Amino acid sequence: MDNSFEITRHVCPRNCYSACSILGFTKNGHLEKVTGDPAHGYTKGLLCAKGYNYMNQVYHQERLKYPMKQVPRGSGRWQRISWSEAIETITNKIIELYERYGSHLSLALNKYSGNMGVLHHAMEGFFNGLGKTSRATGNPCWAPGMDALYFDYGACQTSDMEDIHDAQTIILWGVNPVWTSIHSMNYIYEAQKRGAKVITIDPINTESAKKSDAFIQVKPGSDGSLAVAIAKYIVDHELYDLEFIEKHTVGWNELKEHIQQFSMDDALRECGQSIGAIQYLAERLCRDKPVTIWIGFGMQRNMNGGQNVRAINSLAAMTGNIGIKGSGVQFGKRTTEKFTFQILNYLQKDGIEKNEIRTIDMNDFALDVQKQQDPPVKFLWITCRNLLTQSSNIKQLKEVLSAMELIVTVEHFLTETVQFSDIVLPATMLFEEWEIVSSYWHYWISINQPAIEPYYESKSDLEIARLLSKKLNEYKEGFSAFPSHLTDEEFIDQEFTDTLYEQLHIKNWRELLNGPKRVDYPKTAWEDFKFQTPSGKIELYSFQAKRNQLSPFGLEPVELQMDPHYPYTLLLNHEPFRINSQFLNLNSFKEINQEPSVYLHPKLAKEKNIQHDTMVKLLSKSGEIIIRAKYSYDVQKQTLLLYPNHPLINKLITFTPSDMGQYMTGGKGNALNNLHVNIENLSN
Ligand SMILES: Nc1nc2c(c(=O)[nH]1)N[C@H]1C(S)=C(S)[C@@H](COP(=O)(O)OP(=O)(O)OC[C@H]3O[C@@H](n4cnc5c(=O)[nH]c(N)nc54)[C@H](O)[C@@H]3O)O[C@H]1N2
Ligand SMILES: Nc1nc2c(c(=O)[nH]1)N[C@H]1C(S)=C(S)[C@@H](COP(=O)(O)OP(=O)(O)OC[C@H]3O[C@@H](n4cnc5c(=O)[nH]c(N)nc54)[C@H](O)[C@@H]3O)O[C@H]1N2
Ligand code: SF4
Ligand SMILES: [Mo]
Repeated sequence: MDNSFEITRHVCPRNCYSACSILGFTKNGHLEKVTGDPAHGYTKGLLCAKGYNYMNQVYHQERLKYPMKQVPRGSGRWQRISWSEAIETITNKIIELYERYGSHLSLALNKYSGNMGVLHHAMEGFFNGLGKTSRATGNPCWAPGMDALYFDYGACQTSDMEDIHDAQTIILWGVNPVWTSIHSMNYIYEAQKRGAKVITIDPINTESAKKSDAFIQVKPGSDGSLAVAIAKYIVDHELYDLEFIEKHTVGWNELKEHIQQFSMDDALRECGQSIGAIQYLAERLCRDKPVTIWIGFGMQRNMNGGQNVRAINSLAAMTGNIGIKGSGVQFGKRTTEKFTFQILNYLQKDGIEKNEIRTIDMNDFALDVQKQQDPPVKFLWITCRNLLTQSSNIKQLKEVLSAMELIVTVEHFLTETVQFSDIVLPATMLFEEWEIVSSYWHYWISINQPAIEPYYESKSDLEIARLLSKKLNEYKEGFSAFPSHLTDEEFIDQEFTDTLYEQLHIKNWRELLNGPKRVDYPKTAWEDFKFQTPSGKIELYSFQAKRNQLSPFGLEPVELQMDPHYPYTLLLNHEPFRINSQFLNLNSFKEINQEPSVYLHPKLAKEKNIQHDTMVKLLSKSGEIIIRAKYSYDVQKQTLLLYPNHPLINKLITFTPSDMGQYMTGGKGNALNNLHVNIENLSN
């Protein structure tokens, strides 16, 4: 190895299962190359194509270099400004609005998944330090599933992926890890080599389905009916695990009775399966144990998504596939719960102003902002978020943004959202800042250190928060409680507790610069069978769910209503060469991320008189777009697939709440996959 490189440790902070540890190689202040970090026990030194391309993102020709303002908003007439002008304009507006309304409620923050690091909570921390403000809350990724796991098991827990080596059967239920969680595939392939059978349940014949031993092609949103059919088969053939049920569940007798009312024929029709497929799945669940079921985020982004996850939870329980090595329901977990999040806790002193957040639903942002009138939202801070490509109700969102007095976006690139802002502040990237990143999937915690100077005049979100706080306190001492004197490293110091150090087997977080460490969580989720529900057992019948106006039973099929004008479901799945809206502009991916197309089954194409590789119109309740159509046997007749991502596709989406999410994430999930459309030949 060339010893003249300085080697530094980084961690990919994207909203991705892997949270890879990365080694940066720097020479003369220039990042020369990146590799995966072999010290990371989960990702084992491998990155995805995006990770290996980080250099090209850091030195991308379009990366923002300076603060800029745009007058008027949306005109494209950007003008470079100094940091002091930017901070002054922003703080003056904050003060003016405070004086006008007597509180900071007219300030709103919309931040989500651009960077998931702990120190990237600085803007939430800054807003907390002002007093009462407005805040986008909720979660588009996993809200319904989180609540479902909460109702049935009492919490979200995942087993270490190494446990999957002991599985006999692995069910990938609405998840496509070949695209979205590549490191997990190595564990799955290992298990397959040992003889485990992998089954994918998905409306699309995905890359993961193609690597599986069996593929069950379901109708979108019909997983609850599929689970009911399997449960009925299991009950009828007495295949359930009675010993497990008696020891670890409540509500079995009620459930057995409840299932009787559903007809097998109805359930089969709703999910589009044959009895042979049901028999196959029932037998794998009961005879080829232990069974690991990985429930994806994709399948729960439905109006009935939470209920469908609960149906799978019940199936896993009645077949005794919980708490035993190699079994379990995998969904996700918040490893971030280990940190103090002191960064959020610099509040105004009691008596001056209590910290109360006015919540605005992140998934229904446009309409919910409009509802807030006392006072109205006049100032919007957007960070780590590309609102105008990732949200629903884009048309209303633009109207809402037009009514703001100041929009500030902190970004790396001139995104669609930046183009709708007044001021853009350039953000540093992972090679230019300190950060702590953990995963929602594995248990490894990593520290990110700076390798190079910030790109041109870019600053971290934390540094921006400090600058704002300092300036506001010049106006009035104590106006902002966010500490402007603490360094990045001091902020990191405060995030670790003695308990966490013990669980990581280290004495100081700086030891993580020698390599990430695994937190001592039990390897197998629920191995102590102490469920965190009110009964302490798995609740096949949940009073808590009932109190929340939900079915007490997980096994409850909820059929999706289709509008005959829009009879097809358009899926916009997460893709390998982007993370949401990020990386699409990488030069090396431009060839891959070419023109978006809608894929349809040739039988549907015939009915609609659509030729392969021609332009078609896609229509939804909210709008229409013209797009290229291609034939595919990977989709069924009632499902269309969009690939690669289309930045304008979200204009077709009207926000539809999913059934759950309130409990664990503060708002219902976004049923993005209930995007019902029609498709027309252009000559119509
Ligand atoms: N490369 C890459 N990785 C990513 C991301 C990315 O954009 N790119 N995004 C990250 C983020 S933010 C998230 S939330 C996750 C998402 O990770 P995943 O959950 O894996 O991704 P999705 O593409 O949302 O959905 C997975 C699968 O669910 C299927 N599906 C859709 N509807 C249904 C249904 O009704 N029933 C069933 N059984 N299946 C259904 C889809 O066809 C798809 O194959 O990935 C993370 N990782
Ligand atoms: N049609 C459709 N819409 C969807 C989805 C879908 O599947 N289909 N998925 C939904 C899901 S699951 C999610 S998670 C959301 C994601 O939506 P968003 O949270 O908006 O996520 P991204 O598009 O990944 O990134 C947002 C922006 O953050 C910027 N960024 C990255 N790092 C930093 C940083 O350190 N500082 C600052 N200030 N900015 C940074 C990036 O450049 C990027 O422009 O989209 C949702 N919307
Ligand atoms: S996007 Fe995911 S897989 Fe790729 S480098 Fe980042 S964390 Fe790793
Ligand atoms: Mo997500």
